[in-house]
Amino acid sequence: MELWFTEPHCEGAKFSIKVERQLYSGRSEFQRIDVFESREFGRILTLDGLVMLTERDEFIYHEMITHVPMAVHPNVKKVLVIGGGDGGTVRELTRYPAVERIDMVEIDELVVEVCRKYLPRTAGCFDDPRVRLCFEDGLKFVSGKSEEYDLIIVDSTDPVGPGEGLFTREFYGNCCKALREDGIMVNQHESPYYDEDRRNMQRAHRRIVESFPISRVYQAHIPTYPSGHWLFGFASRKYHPVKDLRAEEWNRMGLKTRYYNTRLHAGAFALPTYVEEYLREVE
Ligand code: AG3
Repeated sequence: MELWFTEPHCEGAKFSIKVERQLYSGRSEFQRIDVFESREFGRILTLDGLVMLTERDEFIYHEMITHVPMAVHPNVKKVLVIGGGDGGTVRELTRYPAVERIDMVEIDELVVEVCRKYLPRTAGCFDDPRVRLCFEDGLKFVSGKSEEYDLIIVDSTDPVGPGEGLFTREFYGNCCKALREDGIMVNQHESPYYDEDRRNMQRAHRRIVESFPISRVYQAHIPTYPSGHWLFGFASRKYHPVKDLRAEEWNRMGLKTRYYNTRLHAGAFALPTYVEEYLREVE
């Protein structure tokens, strides 16, 4: 007998992974949470039936959402992670000795609990003394904060269900206010490929462009996300994502990465023509 997990990527296409067994299934007040074991991708975390990460390819997403802004901003001390209950983003941030404080605001405490138990490779850094976990709605947490953070990373789900508020104009405006004058916000920006994802991505982009003086989009190849082609947003009050890259300084730190490097950094902001056109439509 074969067991397969399937996520519909659009009306006409589905993505399936053969699984050995289901390790966990539960429901929180916010969503359904599942963990599977597979040969091809290792352990898999899904929320409401959508793949959030697999052990095999999570390094791509977490390196790209973290090291791109960290290689630009010269002095990140205080970081806010919104969402990110699996801990992958926090893990990458804790590799920087100069970071003094990481606030992580996750709406769903059960996600953290489940990841601590079943996904120790991503959730292994929550006990770092610089990390503060707060179980609250990210939208509420940032409203009223002012000039506090050097970096905000929005590590959200898709804009349906509990993650919806993290794609609103109000939220991006509050993030901009919560950043110091040279702060950077990076967000997971959905995929440009299938229609529904593309519409979400354009809507998010329009709102970020309206909220920040500098706003650029970069890409990565993430095999287990819809279409495998994923975007990230880089929004900033001061730094340009490519012109202000501090390649030499970042390389001097000697962090070992498997996807990110400073040559790829500049290349990631060079987008396919059709994606440029989608972005231009809303700028
Ligand atoms: N957050 C973005 C996942 C989006 C995937 N969408 C989908 N499978 N339809 C990932 C969280 C990792 N820290």
